[in-house]
Formats: sequence, C-alpha cells, structure tokens
Amino acid sequence: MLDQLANYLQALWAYVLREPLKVLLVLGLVVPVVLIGVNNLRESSRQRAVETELPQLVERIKKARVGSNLVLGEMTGDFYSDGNAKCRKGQSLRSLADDDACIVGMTAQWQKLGFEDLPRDPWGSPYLFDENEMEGGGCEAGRYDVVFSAGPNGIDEADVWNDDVHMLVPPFKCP
Ligand SMILES: [Ca+2]
Ligand SMILES: [Ca+2]
Repeated sequence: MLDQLANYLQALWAYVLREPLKVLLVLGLVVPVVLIGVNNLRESSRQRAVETELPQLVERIKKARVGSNLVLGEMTGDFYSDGNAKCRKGQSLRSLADDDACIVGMTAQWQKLGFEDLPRDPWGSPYLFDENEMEGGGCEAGRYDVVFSAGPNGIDEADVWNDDVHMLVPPFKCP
C-alpha cells in the first residue's frame, strides 16, 4: 500500500517535472474555482449567522425595555442612533478604527441597553439600530425600531437597505 503510494507520488512528480506548463494550466483552472467555492461557503455562513444574531439582539432589546419600562429611544436617549453616531457615512464600517465616531457612538448606545461590548455583525461592522417607536412623542403608525447589519458591503444604507440585513422590533408601548 505504502509502496504503491510512493510509486504513485514518484510518477506524479516525474510528470510535473516533464510537463510543468500543463500542470500550471490545470492548477490555474482549478484553483480559482476552488477559491470561488470557498468564498461562497464563507459568505453563506455569514448570512446564516446574521439571521441568527439579529433575533437574539431583538430579544435582548425587548428584555431591556421591560426592565426599564421605556421604549428603545427613551433608553438610549436618541431616536437616530446609527445616524447620530455618524455610521451613515457612505463607506464601509467593516474595519473602522476603535476611535471612529461610529464605533464609539454605537458602543455607548449598546451599553445603555446592558451590552458589555459592541456587538458586531459577521462582516465585522457594528450592529446598528434606529429608534422609531414614539419618535416625536406620539404613536405614529408603522414607526418600528429597527436593528440591522450593514451587510456584506459594510455600508450603512438604512434609507434604501440595499444589502443591509434588518429586523423590526415589535412595538412596546404603541398599539
Ligand atoms: Ca428614528
Ligand atoms: Ca450595506
């Protein structure tokens, strides 16, 4: 068995030495296909992760609201957290410096909800939210808080969503 394997490897090596161009050609065709497959697998596992994590974040927000008896915007003291934290900057949030306004601002907002650290999405961007329930004081229909990921491109596009992945939070005090 081992002898056979050794013979096979020897023959393979002899072939590689004899036909280096053919070997390179085949590798050149095979390697990109494998890389594309690996990237697709990685991307779909990130999509699955974000779909698991968003409901968990929403559950924690719901618990924090019950604990404080406040709507989300009252707890954070803001009704436009991702915007006021300067996360809607038209550039990727995936590798921002720790002292970037978006990182500092969203960390502070999540901490007001009882989070120790800034939750980050599977692409490395901070998880974001925009508080809407009772924004302006009243219960305007359809104003749901929304928690979201900036998605694969890392850009906060909450006005149009694009590749952002978002989840509405069921209202707490409004009908
Ligand atoms: Ca808002
Ligand atoms: Ca995006």
